[in-house]
Amino acid sequence: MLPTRNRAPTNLSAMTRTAVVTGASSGIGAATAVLLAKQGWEVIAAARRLDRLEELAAEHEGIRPQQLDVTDPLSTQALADSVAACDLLVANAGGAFDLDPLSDADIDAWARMYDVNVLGLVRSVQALLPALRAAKGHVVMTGSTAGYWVYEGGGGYVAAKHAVAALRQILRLEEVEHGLRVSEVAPGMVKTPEFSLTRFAGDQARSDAVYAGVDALVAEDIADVIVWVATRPRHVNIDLVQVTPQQQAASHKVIRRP
Ligand code: 8X3
Repeated sequence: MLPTRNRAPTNLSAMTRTAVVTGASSGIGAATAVLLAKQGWEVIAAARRLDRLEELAAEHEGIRPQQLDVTDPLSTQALADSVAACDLLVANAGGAFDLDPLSDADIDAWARMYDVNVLGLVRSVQALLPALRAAKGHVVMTGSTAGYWVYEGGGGYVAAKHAVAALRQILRLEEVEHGLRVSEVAPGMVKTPEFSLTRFAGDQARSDAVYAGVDALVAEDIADVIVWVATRPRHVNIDLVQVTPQQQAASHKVIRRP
């Protein structure tokens, strides 16, 4: 007979649970919100673009839209006030805003990257922590291989994602006694409609070149991993999952089809 703890119900088989997904208006966040809702979670899909969230909610049962700007403490607090319970926070809001060498770095772009990727995550966690502690819940952060690998021009984003990797480990240490689980899913090249386009300020050709000749990951691949991480039995904490396309062995080592 299995030890008792291995027979504990997983989140999948439990009663309806509530998840908050930040950055849910597109890409990994939207795909995660949809997959969680399909698996029976009540999902609060949060992002700046309310119209996108409303479309998502109209298309998928179980999703409630909530406008959120993670760079605004009043907004993260309003999110917390709107949530009766929170079993899972998928802290996903983030992005890259340049690919410039440190010598030419636009300090404002770096400050915005730090604000959304790092401080935005902290604001979201702080606001939802009382509910997460009450539920003995789970924080799953969307990190990046940029939190572990460095590359030229990546400076602002790489530094911010290294900070996310540190925060994941720090939160794990600080919240273990409160019964929280803390995890990070760190993807490599994920082809989403917006990630590279945002980084290159709308330059579609430059954005497309990033993924040329590569079967890049798609948002649903990462959503699948996030939901897997979030649905392990309660006694299992997945600390870190790094996910890359088969053709990407490092930031600099991408085997492209001609
Ligand atoms: C995205 C991965 O390689 O653009 O998180 O930094 S990379």
